[in-house]
Amino acid sequence: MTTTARTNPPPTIRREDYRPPAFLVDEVDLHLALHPAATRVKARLDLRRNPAAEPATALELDGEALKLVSLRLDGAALPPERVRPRADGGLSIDGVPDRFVLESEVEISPEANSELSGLYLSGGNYFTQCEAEGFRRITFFPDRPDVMARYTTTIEADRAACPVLLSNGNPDGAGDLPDGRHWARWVDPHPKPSYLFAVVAGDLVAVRDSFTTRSGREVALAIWVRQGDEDACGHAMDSLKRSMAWDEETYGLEYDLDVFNIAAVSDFNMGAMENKGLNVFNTKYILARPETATDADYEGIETVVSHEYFHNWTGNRVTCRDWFQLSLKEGLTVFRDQHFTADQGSAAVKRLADVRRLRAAQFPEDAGPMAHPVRPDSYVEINNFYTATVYQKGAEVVRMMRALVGEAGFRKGMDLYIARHDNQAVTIEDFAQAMQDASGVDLTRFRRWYAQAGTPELRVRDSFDAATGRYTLTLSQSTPPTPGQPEKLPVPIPVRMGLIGADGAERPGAGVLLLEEAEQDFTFEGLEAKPVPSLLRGFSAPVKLSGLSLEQLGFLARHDTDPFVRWDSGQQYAVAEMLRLVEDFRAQRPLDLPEGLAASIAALLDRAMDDPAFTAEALTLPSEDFVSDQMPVADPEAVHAVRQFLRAAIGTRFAGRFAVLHAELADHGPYRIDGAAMGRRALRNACLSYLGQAEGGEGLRRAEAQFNTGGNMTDVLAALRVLADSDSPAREAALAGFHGRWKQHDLVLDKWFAIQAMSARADTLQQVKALVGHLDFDLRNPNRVRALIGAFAAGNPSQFHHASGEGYRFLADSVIALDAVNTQVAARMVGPLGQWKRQDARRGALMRAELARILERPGLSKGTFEKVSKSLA
Ligand code: 0A1
Ligand code: ZN
Repeated sequence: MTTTARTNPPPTIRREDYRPPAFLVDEVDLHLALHPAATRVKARLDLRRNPAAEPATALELDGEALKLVSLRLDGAALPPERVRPRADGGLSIDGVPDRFVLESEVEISPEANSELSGLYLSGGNYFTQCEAEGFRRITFFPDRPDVMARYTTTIEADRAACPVLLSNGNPDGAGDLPDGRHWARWVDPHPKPSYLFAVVAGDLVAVRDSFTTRSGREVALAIWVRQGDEDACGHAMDSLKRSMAWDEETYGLEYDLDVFNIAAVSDFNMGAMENKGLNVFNTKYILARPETATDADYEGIETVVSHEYFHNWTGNRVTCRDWFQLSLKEGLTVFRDQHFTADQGSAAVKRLADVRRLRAAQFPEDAGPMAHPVRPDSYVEINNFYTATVYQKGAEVVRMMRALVGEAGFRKGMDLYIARHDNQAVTIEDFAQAMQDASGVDLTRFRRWYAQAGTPELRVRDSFDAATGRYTLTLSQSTPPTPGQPEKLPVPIPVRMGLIGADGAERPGAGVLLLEEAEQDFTFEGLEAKPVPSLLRGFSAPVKLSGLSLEQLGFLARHDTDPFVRWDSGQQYAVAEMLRLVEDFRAQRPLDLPEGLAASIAALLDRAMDDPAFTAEALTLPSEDFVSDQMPVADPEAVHAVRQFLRAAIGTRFAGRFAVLHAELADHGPYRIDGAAMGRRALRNACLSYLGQAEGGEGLRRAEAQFNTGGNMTDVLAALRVLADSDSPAREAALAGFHGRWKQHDLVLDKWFAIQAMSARADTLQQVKALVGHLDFDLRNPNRVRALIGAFAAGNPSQFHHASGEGYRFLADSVIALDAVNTQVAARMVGPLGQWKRQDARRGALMRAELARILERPGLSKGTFEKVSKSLA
């Protein structure tokens, strides 16, 4: 008999079912006696009935993978008949008074915790991860963000194994114990939800610094890492101090504890976590040295360090009422970290990169089976909703709100939001209301952005009346249906725009148009000739724009004053040409380099040094996925062939100019990570990438030389990427050399895996399968899994979608294996298989068959079940 899939689907949690908690917790006194296999956790909770809730008979406590040792209410052991174990691992306790003290003791096993949620071990050290629902894996508790309590935490451990004992808040004593053990106590004066609780214990060393707040308080800063990594924390520390200063200057928000600790861990499900006073970071977002980290890594560190720091106010002091409000903290905090980075220097290039990311990750999500509003209506597993929609689209919604209420109104709105809701757990509605009350701008209709899924399509038509000099722009919008939302309403779309004359100069009329209805006309008087409209400047709304001609796009790419529109028009122009070539490829017609595209490359190269970072972005062809997304049915093979053809043709046509730039832009002097130096390296390596595809082999020779002599990881990796795509004998030597040199450095080894997983070579899947068996591969390390399996499935469309279906089978096998180790990481890997509707019927059927095979697995986690079953629907 074959075992069958889940018979009872896991329950769906609905936003409309929200009820305030029946009991509140004022104080939590925790005691953790750490031991790898059997940690004892004692919790003393001061509970009282919530006057704002409906009366309840039982106290509900969440719990998961906990072994109950003892339970006492007001000092007396609870009789077993009053304690009912719940099917999900929690407890219901009957007949409790209005106010009482509950003391529990449980045993947990950090070393058995491969889920990396709750308390776990990594490299012999202890870390916790409690968002979203990990605290219930540490102790019995009403584990929901609207229960905010003050925590005192005492940690006890072996002194030799764990010299460092950290938790939230400020330190409050430490001492020795018998048998080589010791203890430390931490008190967090700020009430917080359980998801912000953290403990870190182990053999770590601190890199220290300090920050004086503008009111003159000194904050002790420390980044805790493994011995040997102290020299790799400078950029993280610098980013932290700049973030602290920026939040004071921009929002008047000061840090509110005496210490700010960051601990770095190499086994982590996400990027980092904003636990109060004790952020825990994936090492990827802390450690950087020029020889081990790329410019992109340095940028990632600044982004994530600032993001977690900014959560101290947007997330921690003001938190979420329930998990449907996740974007309240995430959308707002992503907006804040984007704004911070833009303020550090290259605002325009930062915006392009953010939009590229939004289109690569969020637009497909919004058009796929997991599409959900920024504020979802339901979920099965909340961990599946840490999505590009909640984070990136959520940030776009906040950005639009700022466009509507103005910069000053936004600042007033933030002040009011924080004054009104400090130490509260609130909703997205509360945020919008504060913005509306402070600015006086009615945001009623704007709230649709939070409720409606799907990417609006914005279409433009224009006409010019030469007799009156009147120019009319007709803008219209519609949003395609998404699962559970067949009908859509118009949303207010702020369209920042300008008008460009035939001479390339700006005409009067620039401003922000607000499209609120399905269709509206906007007129401009006094023009002597028909202008070209420059729309969505700075990407003023997360929509798909269409309706401009190829000619207009080419014109804007050259002449617009807005760098975003210049870049985007160039990309749209390239997409149009690539789609034409896809048709040629399918009809087996010979492919030619379109002269219009060649002319725009030539124009870019003429002004290459005006802004090298921008040039590098503009020279990069739209990704294969982005092009496929513009087709009614994707054709990964044809799109890949066309993009490769164009890279080779452009590389060959402009080989001389690429070679000159590549040589001129070589780094001289010490390695610097400012915007200018990064921009030069980006352009240099964009040139190398084209040369690598050009006829004649010159690019490969340059790549080999750069690989062997490059003084920083950005240049070395760019060269290795070129070699890894090639059949050159230098390929094997470079990959082996790289592995030999860096095998002790996890983060660098991740790059070695990812480069091979993303190679354009036809044998990539075979290589990836072999790498799964490599001694350095480890299914329990999320970074490694993302580097190999994630990079292959999400970063190599032509090989993943190989006509044989072997790529799909490999991903399904990987998801099944992962689900037994780490369900959060497993569920997150399912995504690419869910895009089957975009593929042709044959590929679609193969993908569905693999999804169905996963679903049949007995004991599938609820998170993976949710992703797979929704993908099949
Ligand atoms: N709040 C974090 C993201 C995060 C979410 C869940 C985690 O574990 C399952 C870890 C981190 C952030 O926005 O950075
Ligand atoms: Zn966040």
